[in-house]
Amino acid sequence: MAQDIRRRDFLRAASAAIASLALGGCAETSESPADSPDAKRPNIIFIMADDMGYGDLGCYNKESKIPTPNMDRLAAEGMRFTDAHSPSAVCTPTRYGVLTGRYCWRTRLTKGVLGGYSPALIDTGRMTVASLLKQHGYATACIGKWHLGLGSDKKTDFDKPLVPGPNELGFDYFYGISASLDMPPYCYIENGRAVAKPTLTIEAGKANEDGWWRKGAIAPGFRHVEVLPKLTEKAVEYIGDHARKSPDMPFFMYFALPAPHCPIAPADFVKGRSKAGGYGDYVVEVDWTVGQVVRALERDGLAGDTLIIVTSDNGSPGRTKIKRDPYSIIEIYGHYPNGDLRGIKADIWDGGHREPFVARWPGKIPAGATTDELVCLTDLLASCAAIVEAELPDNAGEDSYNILPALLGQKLDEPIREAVVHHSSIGMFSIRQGKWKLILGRGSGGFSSPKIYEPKPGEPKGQLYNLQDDLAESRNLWSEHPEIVERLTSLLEKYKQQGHSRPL
Ligand SMILES: [Ca+2]
Repeated sequence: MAQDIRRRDFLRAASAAIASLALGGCAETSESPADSPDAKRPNIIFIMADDMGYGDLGCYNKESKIPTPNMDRLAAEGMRFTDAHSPSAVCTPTRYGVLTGRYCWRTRLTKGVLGGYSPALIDTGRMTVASLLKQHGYATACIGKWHLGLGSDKKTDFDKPLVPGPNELGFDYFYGISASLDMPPYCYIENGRAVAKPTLTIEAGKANEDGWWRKGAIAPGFRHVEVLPKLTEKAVEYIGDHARKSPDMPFFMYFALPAPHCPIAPADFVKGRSKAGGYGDYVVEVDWTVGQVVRALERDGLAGDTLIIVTSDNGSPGRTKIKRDPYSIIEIYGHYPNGDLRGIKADIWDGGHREPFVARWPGKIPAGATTDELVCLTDLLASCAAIVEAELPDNAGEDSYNILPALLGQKLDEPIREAVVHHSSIGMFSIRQGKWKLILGRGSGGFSSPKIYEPKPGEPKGQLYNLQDDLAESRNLWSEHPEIVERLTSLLEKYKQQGHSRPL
């Protein structure tokens, strides 16, 4: 029997490999799209803002100084998660986790982020959400900020083909930028080539004028302020082209916005629309982008067949356009970008990694629903696998859980996840299980001061919070609950040692 199954899997894999070779991809799962010709599979759009906070959206924060009608509408027509987390409090590791379903601290990047000239971080043999869905008959597109490295040289040469990149990781189409919008080189990339080579140099941007960026190489005609509208146009165009050319084929779009990360560079048409300065206006532009995508779906009759998720890669740093200091947005505008959470981007506290997460899928996800299910952005892979009824192999999505039951509003007897591991910019770990959150270190682990410090003799070595009673992480219960400290420390250690956290 077992042999029969293995033989059948082999035959399926072989036929999938042939189909995939014809499409120019690589075979990674054991089922070909032809296996389920009847299943109507949704388009999947994953929109991830850059540094947008939990408290920026009106549907998460009644006191927000920023109007976000388009994201609020998705929440009203779909589901809002209140306890969703990025796997890291900074950009690159979260992106790694989203696309591979694996915590990035298991790779060579155990702290910080990549630069604009870094080599590719994701191994081309590793399954990604894109390669999985492509294998199952999806068209796949990556639009926006990549920030996962390009090529294999120590320093990427933008005169050469930028390979490996998104196209070698399952994306049929890529249009975007190398890394954060404040990191050179400043140029657009389309399918492994710079659209225009970054042959010029630009001085560092000024925070109170066009927004701050690093000095470096730039392509002729590249303007930071035009990037979000340009990427939005590409996303809208992709949806239209796809609807026209391949109406019977579902698509997956990973749309990674460069905003509201610095340079805080809102377009003229959103200026003054928020009560939170340039930062708030840039979030308004993010909301406009979401609205453009939703309208494109409606225009092309695809809205009913599309699962759309909007989230962010880490918390807001709380900087304003006129002052780069963290928390200055609160000081100047009284706007709390991370709501009532403690900390900001990069920190191990929830302000660093608890994210807005709204999902709409008409007729599937109940409208106007809210869930407090504990989920992680690494869960996209296993959830997409569930949508296409594929089993993940053991060497993929090691930290990915299927959250589809929560999305579909099913009553659950137990939490989907045993726990979630959090990670800060300097590599401080935390583990969350139920109401308990254990942090292995003192300090923020990120941008807030103090980052890290050695406790005095007799003081707790780490932090333990009961988030149910103390969302603001203000009362350290480490010394009062040694048994919980021990249990969660062991669980984290187990996850590290065994190389996965989801059950295999
Ligand atoms: Ca970010």
